[in-house]
Amino acid sequence: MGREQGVRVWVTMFKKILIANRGEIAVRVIRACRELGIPSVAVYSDVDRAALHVLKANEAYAIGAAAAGESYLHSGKILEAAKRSGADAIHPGYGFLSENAKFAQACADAGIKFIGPGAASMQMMGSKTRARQEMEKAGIPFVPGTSRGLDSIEQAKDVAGKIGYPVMLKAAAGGGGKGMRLVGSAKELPSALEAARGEARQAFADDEVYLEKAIVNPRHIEMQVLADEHGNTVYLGERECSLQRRHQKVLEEAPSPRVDPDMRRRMGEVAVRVAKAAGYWNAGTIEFLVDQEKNFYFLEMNTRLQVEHPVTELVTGLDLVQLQIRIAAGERLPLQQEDLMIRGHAMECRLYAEDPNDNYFPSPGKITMLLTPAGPGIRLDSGVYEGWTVPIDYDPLLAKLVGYGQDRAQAISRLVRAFEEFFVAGIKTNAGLFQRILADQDFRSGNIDTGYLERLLKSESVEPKKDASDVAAVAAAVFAMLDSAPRARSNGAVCNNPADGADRSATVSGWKRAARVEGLT
Ligand code: MV4
Repeated sequence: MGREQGVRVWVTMFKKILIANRGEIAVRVIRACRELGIPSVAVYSDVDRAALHVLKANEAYAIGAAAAGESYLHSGKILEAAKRSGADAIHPGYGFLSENAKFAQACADAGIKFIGPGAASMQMMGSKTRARQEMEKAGIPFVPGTSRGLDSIEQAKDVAGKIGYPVMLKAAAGGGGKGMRLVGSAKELPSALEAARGEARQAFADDEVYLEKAIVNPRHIEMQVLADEHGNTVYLGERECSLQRRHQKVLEEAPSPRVDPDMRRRMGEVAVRVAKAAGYWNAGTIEFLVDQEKNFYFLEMNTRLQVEHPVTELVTGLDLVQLQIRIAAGERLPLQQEDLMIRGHAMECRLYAEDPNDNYFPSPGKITMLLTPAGPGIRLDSGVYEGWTVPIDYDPLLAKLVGYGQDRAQAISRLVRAFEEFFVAGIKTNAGLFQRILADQDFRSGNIDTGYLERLLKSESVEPKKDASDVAAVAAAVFAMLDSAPRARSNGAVCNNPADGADRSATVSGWKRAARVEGLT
């Protein structure tokens, strides 16, 4: 039900929602559907027949082979499943088809509501040069540089000379770091331009490249916005996303330790202007680069729900996925900017199936044992379960462990405690990395920028303070009970004890560890 100039307008909520995604985000959307009383439809590829999202949805449809192009990225198959199931809306999650303007249009053409922004906004933000042109028109502060593709090396040299080195070459069709080149001087420019063009052509079949002034040691801070389809837009505060490795976010938090209320208001107001300039509706995120002097510059807009949305949910008390659905159903925003309050502090750790001893290379496989943390201030958005085999075919994100507290220190200590509770066997994870980050003095004092994580990983690996005797003792008890489980493993499958993550030499089998602990007690 919505309100239009004092006249009540009845909004019909969706009858059924198809989730065009997998893993933890599909589960997250299914939860929102349940709370709204809307039946959910899962889709799954051949390797996801027994995936968690399939088990949790009200119904599920097979859509094809493991390769994403044959299943989760195949708009025809997804639309067909929507028609077969009678779904009248599709939530795309993140990744896959979520920022595909053609898919959003195909949904509209098929009479199915795409839960997200309009195709035109997605298209505008999909081209970084187009986005810069629109921001220029709207008077939004963006990183100095060109707003059109470079025509020649002479032009590139001319612009770079004017704005000053170092500069950044970026692919117009890029984003997220792909096809990006840092250029320190004029003499490096010709070869860098050639390389950037080649990479862009290869990755995006589009060799348009533009140039920006390089911001040295920037912070990456993004602002969540929410807009209804009636022209109302609000900002929901920022997320600090500077902890990244190879352009992959690892840990995010809200609020940012670097942003004070005045800066939040200024960034938020700019973000709302960006959204309005894009004719935007539904949930969106405006990314900013923040320099050492706390100047912020528009970088790009992500036209989807983001992985890290839970930290915003925890500090605002809002359910972003429910709001996305209600907005898509035609409702008006249930809050005004003055109603928004940021309370407490939230921090998200992205748990990946990857091997810390092998340069964080993906490490899929069967989860033979899983103990998950819970308790005060802990939220776990997971897409996996004990006994499930993590397929090699997709992003290896297992779950997001989110800590919430009255302040940053409490959020951190709750996460530290949660990682002590967490135990997984059968696959390797990056859990140990978080124990290092959360114990690090620079991190604890909020002294972080986009170079922080690479510096930490290069620095000497520190011995973990605590041993893992408590979780290992539980493991020992469980293994003793299920005495066939460890023997069934042919090669002594590796048990990744997260408390050992910092110890690069320690890949001990769960069975051996359990036996060792038993021997001690
Ligand atoms: C930049 C930059 C410095 N100056 N642009 C990387 C991902 C993409 N979204 C933009 N990125 C950057 N753009 C200018 N003009 C530094 C980065 C950057 C970065 C940004 C956010 C988070 C982590 C990063 C790591 C390295 C470089």
